[in-house]
Amino acid sequence: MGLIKFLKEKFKGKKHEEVHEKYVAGLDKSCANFSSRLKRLEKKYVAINSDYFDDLEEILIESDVGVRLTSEILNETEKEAATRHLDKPEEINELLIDKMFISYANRGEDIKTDVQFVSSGPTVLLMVGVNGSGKTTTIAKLTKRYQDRKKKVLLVAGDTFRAAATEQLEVWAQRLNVPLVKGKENGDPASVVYEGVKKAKDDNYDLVIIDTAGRLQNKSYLMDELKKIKRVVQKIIPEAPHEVFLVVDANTGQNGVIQAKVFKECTDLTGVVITKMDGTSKGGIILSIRDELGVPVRFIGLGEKFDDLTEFDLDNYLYGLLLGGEEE
Ligand SMILES: Nc1nc2c(ncn2[C@@H]2O[C@H](COP(=O)(O)OP(=O)(O)O)[C@@H](O)[C@H]2O)c(=O)[nH]1
Ligand SMILES: [Mg+2]
Repeated sequence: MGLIKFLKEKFKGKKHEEVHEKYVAGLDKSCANFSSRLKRLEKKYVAINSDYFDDLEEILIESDVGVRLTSEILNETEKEAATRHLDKPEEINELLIDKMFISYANRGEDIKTDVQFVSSGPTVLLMVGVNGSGKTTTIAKLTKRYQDRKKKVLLVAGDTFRAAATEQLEVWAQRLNVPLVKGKENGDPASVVYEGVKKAKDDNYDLVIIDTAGRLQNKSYLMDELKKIKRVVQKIIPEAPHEVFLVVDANTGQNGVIQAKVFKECTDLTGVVITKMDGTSKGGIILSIRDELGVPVRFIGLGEKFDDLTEFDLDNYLYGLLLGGEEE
């Protein structure tokens, strides 16, 4: 069974809003953009030809799917269309979405999105990413999520380079009523991190989330800093950090993918959070990041409030891309 059929079956009988709830409400822009462009293309061609694939290529690239992945997906689509003698635009587009699904799902292990908690001691989650990508906001969202699940959460202000960064985290910490470990402005982030992780262990926290500065101006500097933070964490909990999430702003498009690669060279990542999906019409960055980094997207940010975070769900995402804006 093709993916579209599968998704339609899966979501059959459900109203558009029920299926997607907040998820696709936030994604609407990118979904509507992508799916309406595919639909327009279906109307423009009676049967496919090479121009059709050129048009498809343009749509994929402009949706930030990435050049390499776009050409892979299109090659596979073209090949299979030829062997199955498909020449209707709708059939090709269904095949295309199938290939997008396969390419995402094939790239690795089972996709677990939720933070993976360890059974003994605090789970340490390190947040990295450039300034403005949404790290601090995402920390607040994750805090709320796990508080709601009765986890005891501690925050660590490892971004000591801007006073405003610590203040911002402090505001969230107060609002969410969680303790925050912070240091002096321009102090050594590693010492704040040490103190924070030690407190988490001594006081039996379930989850400790560490905010970091996202200074990317100098790669070797970034690498040293992240190494140092890791080292002090491991002095207290040798297996930590258990999770390292890279936060990427969806609006940065292919630039965001390049940034992500630099971070990946500097530290082991366990997941990516794509923020500001509510404000972009280019949802393809999710596929592109997965393709170029081999790291799964775990969460997506859909707004500025602490409830505006959702686990990434591939079925839902592709269903939205496909049928976004269409009332079923
Ligand atoms: N619309 C929208 N704005 C977001 C989202 N996540 C973060 N922001 C905004 O992006 C800006 C930078 O976020 P911040 O958490 O300070 O980034 P940081 O520098 O990486 O810590 C802030 O104005 C946030 O409110 C999101 O998912 N959607
Ligand atoms: Mg910040």
